Amino acid sequence: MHILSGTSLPNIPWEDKPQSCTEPIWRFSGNPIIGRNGNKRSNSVFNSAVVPFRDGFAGVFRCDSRSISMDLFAGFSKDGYHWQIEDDPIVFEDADPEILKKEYRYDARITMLEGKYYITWCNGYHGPTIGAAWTEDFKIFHQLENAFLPFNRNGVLFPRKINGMYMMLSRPSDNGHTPFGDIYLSQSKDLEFWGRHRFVFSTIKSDYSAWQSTKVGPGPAPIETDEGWLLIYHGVLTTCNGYVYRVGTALLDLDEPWKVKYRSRDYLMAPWELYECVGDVPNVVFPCAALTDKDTGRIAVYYGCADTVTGLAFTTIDELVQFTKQHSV
Ligand code: BMA
Repeated sequence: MHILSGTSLPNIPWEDKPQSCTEPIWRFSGNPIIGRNGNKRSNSVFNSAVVPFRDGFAGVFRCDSRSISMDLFAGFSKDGYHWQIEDDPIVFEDADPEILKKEYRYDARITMLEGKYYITWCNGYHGPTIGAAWTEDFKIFHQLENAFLPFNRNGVLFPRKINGMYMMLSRPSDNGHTPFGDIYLSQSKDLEFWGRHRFVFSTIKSDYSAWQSTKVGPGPAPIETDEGWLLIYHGVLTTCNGYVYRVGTALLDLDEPWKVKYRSRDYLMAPWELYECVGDVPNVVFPCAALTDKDTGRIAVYYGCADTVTGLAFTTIDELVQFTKQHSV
């Protein structure tokens, strides 16, 4: 099995799979890697994205404040485990002043595309929509137009053009705690005007795969493999105690990524650990980033835990492709 996109990352955070573990993904033994107090005023640090940067790593972090506002903060790390997150939120520049107005920002993803780091996030503009920006240094962030009309969440860019088009996954939503949601793909020639919208996949409304019966949404930027684009996504079940967020995987066609080749019937990961079950929003695992090492096939997944802290889990491309195909719906 091969990872086709990305680079060699010999310093990828990594722990071998414990001998007793029979799961395709295993948590870092030191989880959570970032606690509530990730920066000066933070109430919680979760649903954040990281990438390799210079000789270490950089990230865009969701730090909800102690007045309970949502914003994005740059952070840096030498090893991918220990993070210095800035105390002041990212100041986005360059866009039309109408677009630069800040309501709220959360749940960033980062995609390395044509030598720049593109950030997409849930951007408040009369309701949630998809904000976009790029940076080269994680100091200056150039904002682009919002990609879509409200209401939308979970905008995730592919790491390269496909058949001449930039592609982005998203999940149209409502202005609240959306009790529905399917994944769509949109295309653009310039990262400003998005169209040619295609349906990717829906919820599964039966106990055949009930963990993903309320809504589904894309997680980290898709990983290109020789079996297709590997998508790690979240799926939600409505219980008598509220929403439960779990994680699944899919393999999308390399040339027409709205076509689903395989999709997991069983969940890959669920809130099992105390820090995933207990927090400001209990029972949430929410992946937003995956580091990959092209040479070894290792993957390090960063995910939000109970909307409170940030966790790290390890897997490999072989594990995930095998899991997706074996348990496909
Ligand atoms: C979603 C988003 C996520 C959050 C999840 C669970 O609607 O707000 O940021 O993790 O709900 O609360």
